[in-house]
Amino acid sequence: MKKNNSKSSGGFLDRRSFIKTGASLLTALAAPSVLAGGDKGIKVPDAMLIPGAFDDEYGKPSGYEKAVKRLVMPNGNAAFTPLDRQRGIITPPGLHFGAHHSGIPTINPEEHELYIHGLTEKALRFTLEDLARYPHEGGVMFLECSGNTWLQATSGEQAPDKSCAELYGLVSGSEWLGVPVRLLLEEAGIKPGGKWVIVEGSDAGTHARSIPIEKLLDDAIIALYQNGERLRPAQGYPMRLFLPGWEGNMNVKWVRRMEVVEAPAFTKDESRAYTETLPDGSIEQFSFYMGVKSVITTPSGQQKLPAKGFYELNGLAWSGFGKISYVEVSDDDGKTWHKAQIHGPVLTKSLTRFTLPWQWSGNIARLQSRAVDEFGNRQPSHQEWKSKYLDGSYNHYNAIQTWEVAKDGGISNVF
Ligand SMILES: Nc1nc2c(c(=O)[nH]1)N[C@H]1C(S)=C(S)[C@@H](COP(=O)(O)O)O[C@H]1N2
Ligand SMILES: [Mo]
Repeated sequence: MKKNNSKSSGGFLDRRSFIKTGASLLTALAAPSVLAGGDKGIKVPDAMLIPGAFDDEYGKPSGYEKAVKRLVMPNGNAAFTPLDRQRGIITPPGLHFGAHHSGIPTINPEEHELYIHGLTEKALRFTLEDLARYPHEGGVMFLECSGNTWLQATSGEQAPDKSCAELYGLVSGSEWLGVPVRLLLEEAGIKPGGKWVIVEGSDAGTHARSIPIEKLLDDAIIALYQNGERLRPAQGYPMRLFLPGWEGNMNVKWVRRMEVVEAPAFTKDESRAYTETLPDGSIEQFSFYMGVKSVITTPSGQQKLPAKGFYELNGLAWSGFGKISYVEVSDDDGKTWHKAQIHGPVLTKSLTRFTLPWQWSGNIARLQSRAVDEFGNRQPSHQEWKSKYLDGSYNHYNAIQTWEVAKDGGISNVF
């Protein structure tokens, strides 16, 4: 094997040298084995001897991929995306995270109606068929529960021994498309004084939030499509409010009513839930934006590196404010940082994929990533984040994650 002179400090390989030496690194350290009988060792698989199966009307993943699944909480209220098995920035609909306060309602789209009323010139009613005729907007964007990573936020000195999926899996990425709310509000005509809109879902718990009218006139959509197909029931079929970059719970699913009002309604979902407690005990309300955040998804918690040598670190970064500018990675507990490679497209308010070639020496390594968005927003350290809120506060955790690689290759979550 060619001697690798280009090894940068901390075990990172610069990208150009990786391309040059990559092939030899892989052969020396990764999977391929040399065929015993040379060309004669090439096998003919059974699958080539008889015709294969018929196709399905709706396709399914390979039966050999059963381990790729969501982690569903025992009460059914939440399901976590297996981020540590995902590549790219799109989550398959069946693996999208779920958060449901009162279960998933079964809605017949022919009976479902969306009302716009309150401080409007006209009260309007829309069916799915009506909405389907409007122009659609949207794009590839993330959706994140504000409670994502709450286990990190609420832990004491000891970091919880959990996987990346269990800690970070309440975020997913999809192409969301639907009707701009702006068009519907303009059609209804907003009366003077109409500043907020109470948006209500048609599930049993009457999930409702007050949304400032500026956001609804900006990039909000009534989403009808997710990754090219109609929404899944768990994601709000037949229609949901989608607010790019804003906290998950405001993206009201199974939306049925939008009432234009003068002031926020202080619904239970914005007074009791989804507020943060500050160190002096006062309550911070209306934290709409999801802050800049990132995590190394492989290798990550509860995985094991089989041997020392070459690995590609792989991770996700996102910001509710806009685009990711750059991501830096460290393997020495934050002493030195190295720019990761960003894999396009870099989209606004979207998951963004980053990678960095890395050589594991076999010693203890502490892997971290920190993202910066186009407005210069940065991630705090765990301690910095904790000091901003009173103990027990758990929403909007976005601190730098640390995975520790032990000498036996085992990876765990540490603070
Ligand atoms: N009607 C309704 N909308 C809802 C909820 C709900 O329980 N009912 N859960 C909210 C929460 S807490 C989150 S994080 C997101 C989750 O969306 P998803 O299940 O499509 O991932 O939906 C939000 N919208
Ligand atoms: Mo949520």
